Amino acid sequence: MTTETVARQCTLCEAHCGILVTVEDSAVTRIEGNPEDVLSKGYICPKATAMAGLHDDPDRLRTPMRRVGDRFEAISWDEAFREVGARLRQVRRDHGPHAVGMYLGNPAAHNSAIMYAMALRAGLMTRNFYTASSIDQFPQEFVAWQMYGSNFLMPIADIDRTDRLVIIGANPAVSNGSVTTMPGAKNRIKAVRARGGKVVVIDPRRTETARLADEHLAVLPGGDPYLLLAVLHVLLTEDLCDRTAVRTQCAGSDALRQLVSGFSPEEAAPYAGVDAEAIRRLAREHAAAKSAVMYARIGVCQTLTGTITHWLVNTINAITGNLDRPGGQMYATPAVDLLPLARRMPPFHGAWTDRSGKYRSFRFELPVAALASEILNEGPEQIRAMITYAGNPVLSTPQRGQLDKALSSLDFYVAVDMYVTETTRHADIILPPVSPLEREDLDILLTMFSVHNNIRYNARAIDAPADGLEDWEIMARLTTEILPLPVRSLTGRALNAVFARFSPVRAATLGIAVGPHGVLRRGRRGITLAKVRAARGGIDLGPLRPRLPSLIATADRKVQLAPASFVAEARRLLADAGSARAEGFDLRLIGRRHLRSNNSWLHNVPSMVKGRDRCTALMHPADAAARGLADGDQATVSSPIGAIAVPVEVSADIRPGTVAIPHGWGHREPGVGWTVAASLPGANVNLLHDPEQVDRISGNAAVNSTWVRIEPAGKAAATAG
Ligand SMILES: Nc1nc2c(c(=O)[nH]1)N[C@H]1C(S)=C(S)[C@@H](COP(=O)(O)OP(=O)(O)OC[C@H]3O[C@@H](n4cnc5c(=O)[nH]c(N)nc54)[C@H](O)[C@@H]3O)O[C@H]1N2
Ligand SMILES: Nc1nc2c(c(=O)[nH]1)N[C@H]1C(S)=C(S)[C@@H](COP(=O)(O)OP(=O)(O)OC[C@H]3O[C@@H](n4cnc5c(=O)[nH]c(N)nc54)[C@H](O)[C@@H]3O)O[C@H]1N2
Ligand code: SF4
Ligand SMILES: [Mo]
Repeated sequence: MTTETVARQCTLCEAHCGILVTVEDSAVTRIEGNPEDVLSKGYICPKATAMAGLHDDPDRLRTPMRRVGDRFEAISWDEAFREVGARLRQVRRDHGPHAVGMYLGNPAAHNSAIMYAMALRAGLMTRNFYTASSIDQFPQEFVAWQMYGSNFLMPIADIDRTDRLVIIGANPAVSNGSVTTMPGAKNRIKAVRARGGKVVVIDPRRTETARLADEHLAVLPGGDPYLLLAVLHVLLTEDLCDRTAVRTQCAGSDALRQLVSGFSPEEAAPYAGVDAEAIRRLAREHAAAKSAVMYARIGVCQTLTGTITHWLVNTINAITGNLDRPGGQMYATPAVDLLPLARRMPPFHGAWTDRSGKYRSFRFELPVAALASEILNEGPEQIRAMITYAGNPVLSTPQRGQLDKALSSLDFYVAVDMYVTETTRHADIILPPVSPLEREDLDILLTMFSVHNNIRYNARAIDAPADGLEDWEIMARLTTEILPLPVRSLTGRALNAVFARFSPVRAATLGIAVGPHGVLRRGRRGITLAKVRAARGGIDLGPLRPRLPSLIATADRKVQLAPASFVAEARRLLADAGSARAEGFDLRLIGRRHLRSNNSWLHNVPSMVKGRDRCTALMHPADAAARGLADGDQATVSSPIGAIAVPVEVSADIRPGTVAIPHGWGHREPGVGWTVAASLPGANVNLLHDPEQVDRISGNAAVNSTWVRIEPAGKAAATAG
């Protein structure tokens, strides 16, 4: 028997914790935290072991599949690529480039194949490109672009050195951080307090993170911009700003002062759902702390005011002198430093829109909320073929329940995924990559957002089957297939040969060499691929370091505190405070994540789904009692556009008037290949969210502000009947 222990990372979520994978005779027998890992220091969450569960899952696809009627049959890679190429080229010939749409899901960002997916995107030249970013971090990228000059320049929280951590709309104790990669977030948060600092959590629910905090403010869903405008009011009227930082780093403080001068904490309190004294204290303590950082994430991204809320967060950090200083908001200095390239990126908002004109493009894509209608609505530039890669938009995005119908109406659909999911079950061809444990990688994307500078190698734990392909190889091959190449047999082969020599690890090696820690800058002390490979826990590249002003990509190299469109939107909000409630709906629906679940997947790994029902409507006891509901009762949750049935979970941890339901559930559709998941209860919460409800500036889906009504299931049925 051969036993080997391989050091790599868990790539299931952004945290990328270091793991040690023990393999005995090609079988994974153990996965544990790697104490030598320079970022995660031995931490793993319960999901890490699911890497083995996924690998062994009999439902995981291991060969390309072709639809025949309502089932799939295995085919060879050559056959699959030939057919995909011919069908996609046909659609492009007949209907033009915009007729082919593409959707990229979340795991695409946890794998360097993203570079090749972007090559495919470029080759497609379509306007119909969509990603999970438009139900995720669009607002943060938009703010980074407007304030610092590039969407890449999203600052991260220097959580390991801060004296004061204010968390808004994020639950890192469960999620382990996002756009601030912080594996073992719980320990890092506890450490803030252990070193004498203070932690505040602003969240409608008393979350797992709020339990670790000194103070929890149960804000009204969507109340954050009011709260933050009033914090700014206090900072500016009580002269609590860091004058040097404002003068040397920033532009626009006068416009900001004008905007908030009349908006006191007393005025904000009813709209924020937080009392005026708490708002004042937030401002004063942020200004007084030696270092302080406000960190906001998807709880506020996914609202109608996602962009301006993130703008206010970054502004508060900047004017209190907490941008680019240890313990504040900072930038990484990764081994492959893509951040300075930011200056060369063109502005890119509204270059095109969807056909209705409602959704404007951002980056190189359209908001995903437009996807189903761009497939279903007939006319020129209608999507007739789709490529999905590592995404499950049927469950993960609001589409009025129309995406199923849309995907099944396509002329052709190819999915790159290792499962037959709610989404990929509609595909004509599914191309499955090898399992994550079978691929090699050197992640460079997430190192731009890590709380500590590092570079780590992701070794293959298990040899891939001889005919297995990694995602990047599939993406590269699809890119050659869609191009209208002259003499395809020759040029296609030549292009494939070029791609084959340019693996993600090779590309990263080149990036490291020219990067700030590489041999070209640092000579023999510089890091190389060989050194990274040899270090079992990766290489520690030190704490975050100051990078301003050179990194700032705005014309005057100053942080823009008051972009005109943001100020205008804030004025509109102040004039029309408190959003209108839909008639007949009296509760606000927000989301919730669980430590053993990951968006819509991992529900097929038995150890991840054992125990109590996960997909429940979490309600306050008073709200439940008022509706005649008790813990465990089946309830119907309705919104203006849909209804689902889920059990109620009663808890005083949630703010009255608010209900929390996790997304990514509801696997019982016919044909779904997840046999374990398909046996579980749960419903698709995105059937309740209206795709028209988007952040007014970035177009990000606003799934945290939906008005709903909840009734006992029987009663709702009786009313409907
Ligand atoms: N209501 C509501 N909706 C939400 C959210 C919310 O909070 N509330 N959160 C949103 C957020 S933040 C996100 S990021 C999205 C996620 O939305 P999506 O990315 O669309 O969905 P996932 O559930 O992550 O599905 C990932 C798919 O990729 C496949 N996969 C996993 N690993 C790999 C791989 O290595 N290669 C390939 N080719 N495929 C792989 C899985 O089998 C699965 O089918 O959901 C969003 N939707
Ligand atoms: N275990 C686990 N970890 C994950 C994932 C997972 O599905 N499971 N998904 C991964 C992905 S793709 C992402 S993007 C990250 C997301 O990471 P986080 O941003 O930490 O995501 P959530 O845990 O959904 O936390 C959002 C919080 O916002 C709160 N909230 C909702 N509405 C409002 C509001 O109006 N105002 C305020 N202030 N708060 C509000 C919710 O109650 C919730 O606690 O997590 C990643 N990590
Ligand atoms: S937090 Fe859990 S799922 Fe995410 S990378 Fe770490 S071990 Fe994997
Ligand atoms: Mo996400």
